[in-house]
Amino acid sequence: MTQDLFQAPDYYLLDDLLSDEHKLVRDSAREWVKRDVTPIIEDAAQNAKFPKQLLKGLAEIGAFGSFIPEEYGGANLDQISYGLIMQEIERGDSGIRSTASVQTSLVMYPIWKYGNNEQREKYLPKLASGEFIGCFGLTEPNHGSNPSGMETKFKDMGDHYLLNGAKLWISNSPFADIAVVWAKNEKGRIHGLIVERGMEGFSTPETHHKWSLRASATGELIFDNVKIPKENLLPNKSGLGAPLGCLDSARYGIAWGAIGAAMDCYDTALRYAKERIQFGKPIAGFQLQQKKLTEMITEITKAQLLTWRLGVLKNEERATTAQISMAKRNNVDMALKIAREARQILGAMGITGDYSIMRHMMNLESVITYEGTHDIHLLITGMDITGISAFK
Ligand code: TGC
Ligand code: FAD
Repeated sequence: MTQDLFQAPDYYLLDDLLSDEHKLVRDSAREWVKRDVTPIIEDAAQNAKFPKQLLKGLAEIGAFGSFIPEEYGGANLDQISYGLIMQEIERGDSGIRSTASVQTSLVMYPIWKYGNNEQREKYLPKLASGEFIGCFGLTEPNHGSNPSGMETKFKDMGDHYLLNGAKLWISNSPFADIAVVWAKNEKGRIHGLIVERGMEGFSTPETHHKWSLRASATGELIFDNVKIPKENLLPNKSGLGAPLGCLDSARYGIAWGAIGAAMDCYDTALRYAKERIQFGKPIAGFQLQQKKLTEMITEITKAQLLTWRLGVLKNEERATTAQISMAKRNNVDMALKIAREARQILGAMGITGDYSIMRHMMNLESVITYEGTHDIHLLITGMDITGISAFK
C-alpha cells in the first residue's frame, strides 16, 4: 500500500490568512485524501477505472455543493473553503477533483442559479449526498473552444421538447444519473436542459485509451430524438452567458486544485532529493537541484497568494471572468512545469507509479485543456485589458 508522507508547503505562512473554519475544512479534506484516496488512486489510474467508492467520502467532506445553501443539502461554505477542498482533492488526483468540480460548479450551480424551486428541491439534495451524480454537456465534436457554434438542438413539440445532437469529452458521463445539457432552440437561443439516464434515445458511451485523467470516466452524450419533459428546462437564464457563468465557478476551483497537484509534486521531489545519494551526498545538495526546488516553491507561493486574493474577491462577488482566467491559466501551467521538473529530480523512479508525479503530469495535460485551453484564457485576459476581442 502507498504510504502518504505529504507535508503541505506554506513558505509565506499563508495559513495566517485563513479562518479557523477554512483550516478545519481544509484539514478534514486533507485527512480524507491521505486515508481514502492515496491508497487506491494509483491502481485506479493504472486500470483506467473511476473509483466509485470515493463518492460517499467526497459528499462527506463537502465537495458536492460546497457553497450551495444548506436548505438544498449543500455545505454552505464560502469560496475560499470551496477552493481549499479542490486543492486538497487535486493533491490526491485531478480526476477525482474533476468529479467534484463538475458536480458542484457545473451541475449543482446551474440548477441552483438558473433552475426553479421544484428543480432545486428535486435534484440538489440528491446531488449533495452523492446519491445522484451529474455531468455537464457543452463541448461538441465540431465545437470545443467556440461553444457558441453548437449544433445540438431541441424543438418544442407542444407537451415536450425533442432533443437531438451529441456532446463529446464529458467528465462523468458514463455513469452520471443526470446531465445538464446546453442546446439551441428553434430560434438559435442556448438553453440548459436536465437529461436523465434512462430517457429513450439517450446514451453515454465511454471514451477509452486516455493517457490522462485515467481515474476519471470521460464519455459522450448522444441524443437521438430524446423526449425531454418541459419541466426539465432551466428557466432562469439563457444564452451563452449561462454555461459560461458555470465555467467561471469551475475554473476558479481548478485554479486552487492545480496548486494541490503542484504541492504534491514539490513535496515528493524535495523528500526524494534529500534522501537520494549520488557522488557521496544527497542530490538536494547540488546547486542544479536546489535551483529546481527553489523555483518550484517560489511559483507555488506566488500562486497561493494570487488564488487566495481571488477567493477574497469571489467571496465579495467582485472576481471577474478575466481574473479567474488569469489564475486558472497561471496555476495549471505552473503545476505542469513543476510536475515536469519534479519528475526529473526523481530520475528513473519518477516514471513509475511508486510516486504520484507522472500521474499528476499526465492529468495536468487535460486540466490545461479543459475549462478553456491555455490559449483561450490568454485571449480572455487580452480581451479584458485591450478591450478588443481576438475571437471575432
Ligand atoms: P462572447 O461573445 O464573449 O460572450 C457571449 C455571451 O456570454 C457572456 N459572457 C459571460 N457570461 C457569464 N460569465 C462569463 N464568464 C461570460 N463570458 C461571456 C457575454 O457577455 C455574452 O453575453 P451577451 O448577453 O452579450 O450574449 O462569446 P464568444 O463566442 O466570443 O466566446 C468567448 C470564449 C471563447 C471566451 C468562450 O466561448 C469560451 O470560454 N470558450 C472556451 C470553452 C470552454 O471553456 N469550454 C469548457 C467546457 S466544460 C469543461 O471543460 C468541463 S471539464 C470539467 C472537469 O472535468 O473538471
Ligand atoms: P479546440 O477548440 O479544437 O482547440 C484546439 C487548439 O486550437 C487548442 O490549442 C486551442 O487553444 C487552439 N485554439 C482554438 N481557438 C483558438 C483561437 N481563437 N485562437 C488561438 N488558438 C485557438 N467539455 C464539457 O463540455 N464537459 C466536460 O465535462 C468536459 N470534460 C473534459 C474532460 C477531459 C479529460 C477533456 C480532455 C476535455 C473535457 N471537456 C469537457 C472538453 C474541453 O472543454 C475541450 O477539450 C476544450 O474546451 C477545448 O476544445 P477542443 O478540445 O475541441 O479544442
